[in-house]
Amino acid sequence: MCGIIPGIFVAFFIFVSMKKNILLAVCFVLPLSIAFAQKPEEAPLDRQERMQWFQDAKLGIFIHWGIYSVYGIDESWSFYNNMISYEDYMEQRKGFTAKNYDPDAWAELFKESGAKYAVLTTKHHDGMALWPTKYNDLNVVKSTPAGKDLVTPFVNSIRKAGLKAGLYFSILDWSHQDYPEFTRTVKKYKDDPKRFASFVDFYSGQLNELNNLFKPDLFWFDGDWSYDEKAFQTDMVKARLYKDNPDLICNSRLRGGDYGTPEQGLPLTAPKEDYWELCMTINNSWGYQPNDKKYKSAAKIISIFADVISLGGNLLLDVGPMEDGTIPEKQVEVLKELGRWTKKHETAIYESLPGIPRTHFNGPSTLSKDSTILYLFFDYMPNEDIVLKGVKNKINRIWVVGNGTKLKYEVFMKAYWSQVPGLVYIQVPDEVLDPEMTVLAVLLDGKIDLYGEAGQVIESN
Ligand code: H79
Repeated sequence: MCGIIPGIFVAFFIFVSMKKNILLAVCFVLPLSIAFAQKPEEAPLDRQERMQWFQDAKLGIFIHWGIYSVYGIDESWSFYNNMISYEDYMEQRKGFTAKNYDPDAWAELFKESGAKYAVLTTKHHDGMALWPTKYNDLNVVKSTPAGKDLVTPFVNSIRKAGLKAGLYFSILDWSHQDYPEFTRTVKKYKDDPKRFASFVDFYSGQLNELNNLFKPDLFWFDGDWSYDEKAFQTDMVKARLYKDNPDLICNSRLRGGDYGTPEQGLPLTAPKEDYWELCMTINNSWGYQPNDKKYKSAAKIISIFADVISLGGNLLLDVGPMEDGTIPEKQVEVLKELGRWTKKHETAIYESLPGIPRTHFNGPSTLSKDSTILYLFFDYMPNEDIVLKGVKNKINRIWVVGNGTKLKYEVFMKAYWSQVPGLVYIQVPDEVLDPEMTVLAVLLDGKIDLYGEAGQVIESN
């Protein structure tokens, strides 16, 4: 009896506090989750759908083309860093002809390289627009002998070749009277929000112009480091872009955006963003610089590309055409070599998922979209059999991608009483090696299942 009364009290207390929790859930958590679910512009499915082609594409070509190709000097930075006067830099206008511009040939070359999208500099920090903007005369139509719109034919040819069209646009403009900075040492004005607001009208006007003229698949913004998002009114500008072009993808450099943009530096672990793209020069320069002979070989680019897709990223490889529109021979050569490799290994590249940790395979890897085929990449001549560790699945078959040769493999160190998977040694004869990077396909009996993923660690028995 003594036990029953306190028992009733406890039961009542539990009941009340449960009700309190339910009440809490109804009053607070439920409306919150409804609010999140109803926020249309942030709906995760929408973003995922919008990003799908980008995630599957893996390779894009970046094109830095502007008046800086006339002298072959740094794009915009050469005058900003006082290596040449602004007047002398702008003299290059007179030599920019675009007379051999053949965007169909560009598009075919990019396609041959294996790229699925291309991004053209419509305006770099120097303010020279490659399309006939109605906002000022600083464009190639009005200010250079080229005398024609270069963006329309680009977008048309790129799309005709079946690639997605991206437009690079620097949101700053060192030539504009209302942008505060002129060079590293000379500023036009300080602390004048009204004047900056008039610059915002200008840059957002140009962006809306580009967006409505071309409905780009992607905007690649640059130059957002010097002023904050409030000054640039990035939220307002971006909302308008998405409204007019709902399928648009924006990089991260108008603050926020859809994907991260590491520049030149190769990430060694996956960046924190859901989607990302490494942009990288083919030699050491973004634009055409004949003096820069430090080209990366096709083999180096392929190896970097494999590292990037192994971590789930894209590579945006840059070329710098000459003032007449010719892509330098050496760059064409590298793109074609890259194309030989991407075509041969397309099943391991496009639409793939990030691969497995290097503790399991000592090199880059990817997975088929359904995670039942593991692709292993290596760019050396193996001294021993290639080894794969800690895979719990049964292996159905292993072959050489782009060649089809079935390979022999043997499992070692598999103890019948242990959960630890054996080591899979794959025999790779010299004849099947690719001159740049060999890829093996490992067909599993189902979705890949790695030992150690659920907190298990292979230590000792
Ligand atoms: O178009 C190519 C480059 O010209 C452009 N992005 C690629 C695609 C680029 N603009 N800026 N940067 C690359 C990096 C600039 C870094 C710095 Fe700075 C500018 C270092 C010093 C001045 C930003 C501001 C970081 C520190 C201060």
